[in-house]
Amino acid sequence: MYTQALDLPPSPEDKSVVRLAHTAPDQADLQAAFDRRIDADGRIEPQDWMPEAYRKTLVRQISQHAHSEIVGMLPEGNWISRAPSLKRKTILIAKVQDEAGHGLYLYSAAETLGTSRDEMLAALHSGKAKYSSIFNYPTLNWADVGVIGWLVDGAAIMNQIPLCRCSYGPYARAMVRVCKEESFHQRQGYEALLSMMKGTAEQHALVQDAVNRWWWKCLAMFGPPDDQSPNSAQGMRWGIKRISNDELRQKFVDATVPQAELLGVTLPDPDLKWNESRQHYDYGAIDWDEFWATVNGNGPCNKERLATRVKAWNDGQWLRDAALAHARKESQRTRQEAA
Ligand code: FAQ
Repeated sequence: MYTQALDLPPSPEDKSVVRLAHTAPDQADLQAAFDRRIDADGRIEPQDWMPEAYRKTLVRQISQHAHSEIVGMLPEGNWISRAPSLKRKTILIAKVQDEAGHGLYLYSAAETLGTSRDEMLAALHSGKAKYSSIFNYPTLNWADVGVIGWLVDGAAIMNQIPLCRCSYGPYARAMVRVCKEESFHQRQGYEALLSMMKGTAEQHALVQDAVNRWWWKCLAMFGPPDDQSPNSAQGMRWGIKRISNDELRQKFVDATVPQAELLGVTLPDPDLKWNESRQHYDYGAIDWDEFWATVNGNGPCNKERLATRVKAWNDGQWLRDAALAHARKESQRTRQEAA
């Protein structure tokens, strides 16, 4: 995975690449070959020709996904120093570190499309790029950390498993490893909640309160309803998205209700009930106004999250400068030795 950033299509300036203009296929042939590959459920790799709109859609989705992983470290990272035991602290540090790794695989996958990491980060830091709405809510107590693992990672896995079959090779391959790790994250969250539910009435109340605050946000995380999702039809046609926002949301509800029963918490939705004819759970209305306000920068923690990321970037400038200066000196030394 880490080597994929090196696997880029040749740049037009690269004179080592011989281009046979008279034998080059025209745009229509390239498009037809791409369409055939997509129709046959094949993979598109970085060196392959692809329509600009496909490339742009992938950069948008993969970079947003990478930003979500990196910003997603903040709500839980906030609890590392206050974890209730050494065991929980170790697990949480490992989980937050995994999220950093996911961000790095994803930035690498997006770089294979010809967009630099600096460009992607500049878009995040200026507020132009999106990241998942879910990370703009506060973590008020330790139960929130368990609920993020159970529900947020649970929702993330539901959305990401189909991305392992995405038509773009580097993204699909990154997702295989990400999903394995997310599965551990989901289980550690559920297990932390199970042990709280074996505790005092106060601990039960903390878990129930956290579930009440996160449930609807997790349902919204899957994105707008299918009939209001501008990117879905084309994303499905290109094999980037395999299952629609609403279908994934339904799968998440169906999988989570029995887990909530086992845990002993109530999901905060009076309309939640099994529908025998649909063979699915019905659920109540999601507050889309709140979702869009959060996506557009006006959630409870948007400003704080972005300010933290910008500060981290600025504070790390000296290290990037030092690494570049070291690399320059080393290549100078190698050239001198070779001369
Ligand atoms: N938040 O037309 P659609 C995680 C935007 S990773 C913010 O349906 P699309 C791991 C969407 O971008 C969580 N914006 O778009 C973890 C679009 O805006 P644009 C992140 C959202 O792309 C766990 C507009 O609304 N996962 O949690 C959201 O077809 C714990 C219209 O929407 C991914 O990124 C939202 N929730 O479908 C880390 C997975 N939903 O770009 C730490 C990859 C929609 O046109 C701790 N991404 N929007 O300006 C995807 O699967 C898709 O991009 C969707 C959206 C499903 C998110």
